[in-house]
This record gives sequence, structure tokens and C-alpha cells, in this order.
Amino acid sequence: MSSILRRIFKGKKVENYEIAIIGLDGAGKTTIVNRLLRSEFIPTTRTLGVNYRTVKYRQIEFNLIDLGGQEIYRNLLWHDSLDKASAIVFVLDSADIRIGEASEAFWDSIQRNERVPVLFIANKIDLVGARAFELIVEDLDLTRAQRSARPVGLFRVSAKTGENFYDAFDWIADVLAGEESRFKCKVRVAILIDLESYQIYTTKFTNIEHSVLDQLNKGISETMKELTKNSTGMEVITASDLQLVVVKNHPLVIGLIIGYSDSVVRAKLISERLMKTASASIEIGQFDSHVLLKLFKKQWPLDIYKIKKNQEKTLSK
Ligand code: G3D
Ligand code: MG
Repeated sequence: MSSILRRIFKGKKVENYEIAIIGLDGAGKTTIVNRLLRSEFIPTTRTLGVNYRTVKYRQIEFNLIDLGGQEIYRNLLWHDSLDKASAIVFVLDSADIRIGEASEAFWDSIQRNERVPVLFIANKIDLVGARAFELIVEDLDLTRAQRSARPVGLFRVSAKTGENFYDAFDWIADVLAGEESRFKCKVRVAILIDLESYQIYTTKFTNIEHSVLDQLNKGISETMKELTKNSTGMEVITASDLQLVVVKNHPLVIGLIIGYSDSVVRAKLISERLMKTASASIEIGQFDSHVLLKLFKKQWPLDIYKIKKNQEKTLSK
């Protein structure tokens, strides 16, 4: 984290957890860590030994232990990291034929630390060769894992396209932070872009500092390059104590700026519904920023960010 961000976070409730990310080599662990790091684009190289990264996701700071998946590291390094982890993320390449080996590694690891929550990620579901999720559940006996006393979340994900990715990390963030933060979302700014007509519609529920907007803008232009290539996709960009959730369903792109502890999945859901409602009126040329505002007020009044009374005073000074 940069020193500026660290200063902004000072005094805010950010919880700190050690998360062990494990799985066979090539499963996509480093790609996942990189996606969580977002704005920093780092090409993956083979992970030898252990990589430690600190990543903020919503109100949680993850100290990620990205472990090399090669067999020689598993016994040596995994055990130590698993012992001190607050949660285990196991990543499987859904197209990898080494299902027996993966199953063994999964069970060895989760039995090593039986108290902590487990997030199971069946990754690379975008590949045509990906195994059906039901088969994976059966092969790894995942329902047995779910019957245990601790929380076990199973998610089919593509770290490449972002499909279900944030659902999985929202789940682990909710489990670690307790239930109170669940599925809450306060939208500060909504942006709708129509790639066909190049129209941009915006509605603002509060002011956002220029420097933060600049950071988000930089992020969105990077993201748009990726998004325009595919017809659907999703990205999350963070700056200061805000997150910009970008959801695409060609030709529409929606960006919602929400708080750092807000649910990314709720923002995604709102975006998807917004697109459905908006697309008909966009087609007949009857959409503008005012309509966007009205839609929000009518359909998501509880999801609109409202400035607190004492904050209002300091802002107007
Ligand atoms: P690891 O850290 O678990 O060993 P990496 O795995 O993150 O290094 O990923 C291994 C390869 O899988 C990388 O490709 C990476 O781009 C790819 N990958 C990771 N996640 C996905 C995904 O969801 N879908 C697809 N299609 N590929 C993914 P390279 O080509 O660099 O080996
Ligand atoms: Mg790696």
C-alpha cells in the first residue's frame, strides 16, 4: 500500500487476516493474487517457494501467502503457512487432469488446520476443457467438506474474465468480518456508458475528491481496454476508501462507485438490473442522466449513499 493510502486508512476499521492460497502449480493462484491487487498489472512467473502480498479487499486486509504448487514445496512450506492462516483458499484448475493429486492436496491442507473457513475455487471455467462443477464436487468429495463445522464456500470462477471472482472473495470477506457487513452497498456515483453511441450518463449522490476520481479514471481507462475486447466481464478498481465496480454486458458498461466495505456482489447485481431496465429506453433514445437518477431513487433508494449530518457540516465549511 502506498504511504498516501496508508494515511487515509489510518483510524479506519481495516481488519487484518492471513490467508493461505494453495493449490497445484498452474491452478491460477498468482493470477488471483494479481487480480486482487488490481491496478498493478503483473505478468505471472512461476512461483518458487512463497510469495507474500498484502491486498485490501473491501474492509479486509489480506496477507496472502501464495505458495508454490510444485510438489517439493507442498510438504515443506504449506504446513507452516496453513498453521497460522485465518482462512484457506484452495484453487483448482478445472481443466487440469491431475484431479487425484489435487484432491489429496486439498484434503491434506484443510485437515491440517480444521478451525478456519475454506474457500474452494474451481478456476478457469472459461476454458472449453473445464470439468463440470458437479464432477469436481464429486471427485474431491466437497460435500463432505461442507458438512464439517466450519464455513466452506464452493465457487466456480474465472480469474481471467472475472466471472464469479468477486462473489467468492465477498463470501470470504463476509465470513471473516461477521454477518453485519453482508450484502450492503451504498452507491456514491453511477456511470452508464453506451459503447454503441459513445454516450456517457452519470449521476452523483455525493462529491468525490478530485485526486481519488483521477485514480479511478486511470483505472477505468485501463479496464475499458480489457472490457471492450469481450462482450461481458467485470473489474473492480480501488482508490483510497472507495471501489469502482465495472460491469459490462455489450454494448452497455456500468460503473458504480461504492465504499470500501460495501459488497461488490450487490453492486454487480444492481448494475445488471440497471442495464436491463435502461436498455429499452436507450434504444428509443429516451434515456439521460436524469432518468438514471430517477431509476436509482425508485428502485434502489436504500442503496444510495446518504451523507451523515455531521459530515455535511464539515463539507459545507
Ligand atoms: P499458479 O500461481 O497457481 O501456479 P498462475 O498459476 O497464476 O501462474 O497461472 C497459470 C496459468 O493459468 C497462467 O497462464 C494464467 O494466465 C492462467 N490462468 C489463471 N487463471 C485463469 C483463468 O481463469 N482462465 C484461464 N483461461 N487461464 C487462467 P500462462 O499461459 O502464463 O501459463
Ligand atoms: Mg504462482
